[in-house]
Amino acid sequence: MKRGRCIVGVCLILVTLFLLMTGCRGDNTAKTNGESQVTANKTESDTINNQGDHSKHEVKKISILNSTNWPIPGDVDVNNNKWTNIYKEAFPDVEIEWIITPSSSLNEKKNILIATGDMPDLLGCNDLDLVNWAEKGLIQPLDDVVKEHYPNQKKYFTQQTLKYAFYKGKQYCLLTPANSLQNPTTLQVRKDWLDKMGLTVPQTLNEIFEVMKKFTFEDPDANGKDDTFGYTSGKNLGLMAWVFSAYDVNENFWSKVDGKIIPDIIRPEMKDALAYINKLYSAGVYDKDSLVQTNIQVEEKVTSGNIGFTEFYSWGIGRRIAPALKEKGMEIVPMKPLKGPNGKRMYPSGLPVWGRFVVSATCEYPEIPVKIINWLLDSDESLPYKNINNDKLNCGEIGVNCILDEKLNFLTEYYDTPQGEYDRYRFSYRLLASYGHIADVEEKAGMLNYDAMKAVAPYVQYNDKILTGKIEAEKFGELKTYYDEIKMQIVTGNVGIDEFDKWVAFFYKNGGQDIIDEVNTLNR
Ligand SMILES: [Ca+2]
Repeated sequence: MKRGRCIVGVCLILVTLFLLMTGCRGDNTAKTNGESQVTANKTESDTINNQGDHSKHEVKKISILNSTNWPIPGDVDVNNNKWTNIYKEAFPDVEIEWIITPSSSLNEKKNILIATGDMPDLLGCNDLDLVNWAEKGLIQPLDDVVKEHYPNQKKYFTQQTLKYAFYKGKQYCLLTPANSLQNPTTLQVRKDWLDKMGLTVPQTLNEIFEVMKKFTFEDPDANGKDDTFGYTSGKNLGLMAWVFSAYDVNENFWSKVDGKIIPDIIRPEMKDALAYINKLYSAGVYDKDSLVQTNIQVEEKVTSGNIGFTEFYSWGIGRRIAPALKEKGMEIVPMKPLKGPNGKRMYPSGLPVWGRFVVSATCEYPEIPVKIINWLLDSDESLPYKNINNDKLNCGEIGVNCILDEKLNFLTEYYDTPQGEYDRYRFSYRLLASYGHIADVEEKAGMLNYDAMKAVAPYVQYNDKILTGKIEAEKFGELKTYYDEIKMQIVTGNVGIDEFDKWVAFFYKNGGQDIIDEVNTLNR
């Protein structure tokens, strides 16, 4: 050990001497830690020696915390590799210290860095962090810097989506865009069964119930066996958004009722939705395996060809389920959201933003992170396909990390080459989604043939709650667990539907009103 370190030390001294003697500037492609350190030191001494021309040589240092599911290979320098070079080329006067952590430990990492006074200059946050950090003065408002250095914000965000960036009237977050309909789940129906039985695509909750009965009890596959179901779902009522949507509720949403936002899981419409699912269950059209099934099992069951209706992710439908059914002469088609009792169609959508980034109060150059985010969203006209600068990191190199679909003028698939696999650590350096993720629905539907996306796009609704408060963070989870237990009891008929009213009373008795008051103050 000792000897090894000694040799490294001697090498370092030799390299330093060599650089000092020749006045050679280390280049960006230096491969080892030692070399990059020398490069950094050299650049700093340049800055000190050339104070007359300060602006030209000053290196501004910032740190960025980012998470990834693809670890950086052991032989790669986290701050000096082909992906960090993309930033170095774009921002030659900026030195970025990258702090990369696995997604699973991101929260822990954030808390440790903050507790030790090492808050990174740029980092992502969730809605609870935003409230906490702004209250503690850990992050800085960016209104002025954004006006000057983030012109792409206007291009990608509406007044409604920009709300996600604000706290108490000040803009703390740099939003990065995403299409909220990335891989939506949609309700699908077996078109070949409808045709064979002379039925049309149902539009209401009553109509779909009637068709489900025929699909379950009238042998739609004509094999003489009682082996089909109207519907199958995942456990905990996963993949049943179509029912909730028809009742204009979503288990994860809050909605404005009489001027106040309240969680949908206490609204009377939720009670109606659960009563409807109990009706499906009692009638025997809803596959009882649904209570314990994972999504993978749902996919297997639907692909086996015994299920009449299904709700599933559009990627899974488009790439696996529909082609597999087609091979067996079966056809599945997407449906619009059903009309509910109020005559309205609704589709609950995820966040219309990919990420919220904040700049620490201690960051000396807040304009740098803002410029970086803006730059990632610029399109690079020198490239022969539709793109944003971020695609260099997200999609990588054509033929190595992705394929160019020339017909669509668009980068589509990731390559499964050994180099492509090795390079996946590039996700450590992307700070937002690729062009394909943020293209508008019409354009994207054209690019990726997302029929499902087109079917739900006109009916999108967002959660009315944008910010999460401390009381909610502390108490809501436990209450939700209680709700999840009660709802399954209701669905299976173990308890009557009026048990729902007892749940609502329980919610208010156990801190529910405090949660609602706090959420309404925060989300005014
Ligand atoms: Ca049958």
